[in-house]
Amino acid sequence: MNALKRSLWCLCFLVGVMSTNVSVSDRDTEKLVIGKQGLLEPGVALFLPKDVTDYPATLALTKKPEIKLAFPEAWDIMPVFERRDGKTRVRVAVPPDTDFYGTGEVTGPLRRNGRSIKLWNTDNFGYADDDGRRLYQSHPWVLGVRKNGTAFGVLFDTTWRAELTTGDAIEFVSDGPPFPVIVIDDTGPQAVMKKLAHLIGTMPMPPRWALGYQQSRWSYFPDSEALRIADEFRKRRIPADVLWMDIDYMDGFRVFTFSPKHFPDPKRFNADLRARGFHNVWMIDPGVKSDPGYTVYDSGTAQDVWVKDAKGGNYQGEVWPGMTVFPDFTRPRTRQWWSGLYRDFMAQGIDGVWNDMNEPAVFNVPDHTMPVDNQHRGGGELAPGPHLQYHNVYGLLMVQATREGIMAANPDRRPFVLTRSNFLGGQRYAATWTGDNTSSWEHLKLSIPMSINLGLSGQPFSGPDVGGFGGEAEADLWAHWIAVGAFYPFSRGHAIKDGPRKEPWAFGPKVEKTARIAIERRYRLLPYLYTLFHEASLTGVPVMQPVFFADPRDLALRGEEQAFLLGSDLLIVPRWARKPKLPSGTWRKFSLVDGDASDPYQAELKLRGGAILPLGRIVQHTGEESLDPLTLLVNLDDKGVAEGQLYEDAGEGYGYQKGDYRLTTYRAEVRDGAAHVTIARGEGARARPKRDVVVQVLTDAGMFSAKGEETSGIVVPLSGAAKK
Ligand code: NBV
Repeated sequence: MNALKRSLWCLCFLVGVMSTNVSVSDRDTEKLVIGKQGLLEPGVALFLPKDVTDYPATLALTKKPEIKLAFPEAWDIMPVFERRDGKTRVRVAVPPDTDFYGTGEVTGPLRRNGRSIKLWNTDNFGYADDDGRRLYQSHPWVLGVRKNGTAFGVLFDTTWRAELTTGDAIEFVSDGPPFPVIVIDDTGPQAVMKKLAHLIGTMPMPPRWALGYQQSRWSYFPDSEALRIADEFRKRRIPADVLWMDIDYMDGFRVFTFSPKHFPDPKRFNADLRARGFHNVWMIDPGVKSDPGYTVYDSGTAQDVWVKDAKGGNYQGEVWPGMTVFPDFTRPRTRQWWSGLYRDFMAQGIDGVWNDMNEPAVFNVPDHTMPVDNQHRGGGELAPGPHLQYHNVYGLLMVQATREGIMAANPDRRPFVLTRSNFLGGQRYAATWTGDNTSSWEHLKLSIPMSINLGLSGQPFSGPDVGGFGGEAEADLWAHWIAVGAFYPFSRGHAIKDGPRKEPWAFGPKVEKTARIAIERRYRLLPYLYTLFHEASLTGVPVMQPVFFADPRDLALRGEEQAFLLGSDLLIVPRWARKPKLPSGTWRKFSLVDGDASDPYQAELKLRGGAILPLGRIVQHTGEESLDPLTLLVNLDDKGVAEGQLYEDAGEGYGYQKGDYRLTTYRAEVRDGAAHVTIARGEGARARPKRDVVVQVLTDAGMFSAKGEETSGIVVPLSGAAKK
């Protein structure tokens, strides 16, 4: 649809919203036949309802897709479009016994069958509004897994407010005009996720430090208090990589400023953190204080960047600094202006940016956000439209501009952005966390299906506030949470202002020891995790996966949401899991760190038969060398063979895109009563250092190990005394 038609749509829509008389035609149902259908690639079908002759502007997809192949005769997942009551409805009939997943960040079980959710990004403290059926992000996407293990996915490419129901059929009801639907059909869920990535892109490789453990609180201030926290980690030998600066660092909550009292010299402070081996991340909200004389407000006003109200004035809403104006990120000029603000900010030695409140959240108004008839002016591909159309992508467009700003400021470094609000495809710009959860068993358990389903919606880099944001965490709960929390793709402890402390040492020495062991386990696993991130950045296959990924045909696994997989080789079974359904095969339990086997809280870790897991040494942060020696943990399959990969690069910068990386495939084979471990394949131009490798082979009799130089191959005799 061209820009003119779209504007007309918006106009008709607004007239509909504002008038109380619903027209007769609106009450009737109008069937919308499919005007165009065809394949974008084998297994990916596009459906355009009549009147949508061209693919409209898209924010979920990396580019407008083009039909390349004729529509096949045998295609069973078909959308049916209609207009009723001013809404566009799509019904997609599915085969019986289909299990649903994806649908983004909402509460509820992993298996999304029989759910109804709202796509309306909401600042939802404690997931209380609507029982968490709408949270901070929207993903108009459903993954379906058939009984036989084959899978399909349905993408509804619209940003307007909508509701999604998964019953006998998938039903999607949008408050906006007709939109394209894309259906993917393939041999299994992993293959569908890869095809989704062809459409919506992948997460770019983050800096390696972002995979370390991170510590936050609302807020660490003044600067001396933040440094004290960093020192505590080092003194107590609890590994950590990042310290977070929440909203109180600012001068009167004015974004891009620093409190002269609490952070008088941010550059110096960041250098002090760096000297302790810590990276830093600082919060930036979208609301700009309405405050003539404040440079950000003045420059934004001069460039006319603010969202307009229905009458055309600058919309003002109350947030932390009092009355604020909101950048209209649909405008290319606004995004450019916003990006530019990061130049001086990043020059303070800032490593990462945390965009919060970008649903956008507004205080003391219905629905905690701006009115739906506020006006966005668009530009470039985007047509002007009401807030109802652009609300769900406010966060996505904001983090797009944030990321670009950071990259322009630090062209040689990989950006790190964390966002609360986002939309399908937003993994291209930012990692995410699941907002304001509470310190409760319910939210600990919920965090696992939430992060898994985010991964199954294209966002591999997520995690909850470890330990819970709101409320008081009992020591026992917090210990269970960190024991699992060390394995989320994004692992950060955080806590609400004025609440009890939730740092790892806040619960006494026993729990502190549990936290140390859990986090040390994460650091030993970092070479594997980094390899998984690399894979996710190339293919879109999530880092944190549901257990059924191990065998999509095993129906018993489809609902498992306590245990989860990291990649295809590592199974994490929380200590609190009751009767988890685990995949068949020779998954072997192993210990990673002294004391983990006897600790009452640690999750059970299991390695797939046929896998080799690359492990590092325990380090206090990712800046320390951990791969000499490299450990390869081997679990042979029943043929006596195993394989595993290790991806390495500089951990920072873009050299890896020009070949400065090393992807090594190790292979183990049993011959003459010994496991022979060699490099089966190597890829990339990064030179291989001379280093030792410790190979540990897990067997029924216990663990056998041997050490040798990496390139010479290592032979591990599988006889004699095994370590139990
Ligand atoms: O900036 C303060 C908090 C932050 O700590 C939290 O992580 C965000 O989700 N922020 C919300 C605003 C206030 C929440 C009550």
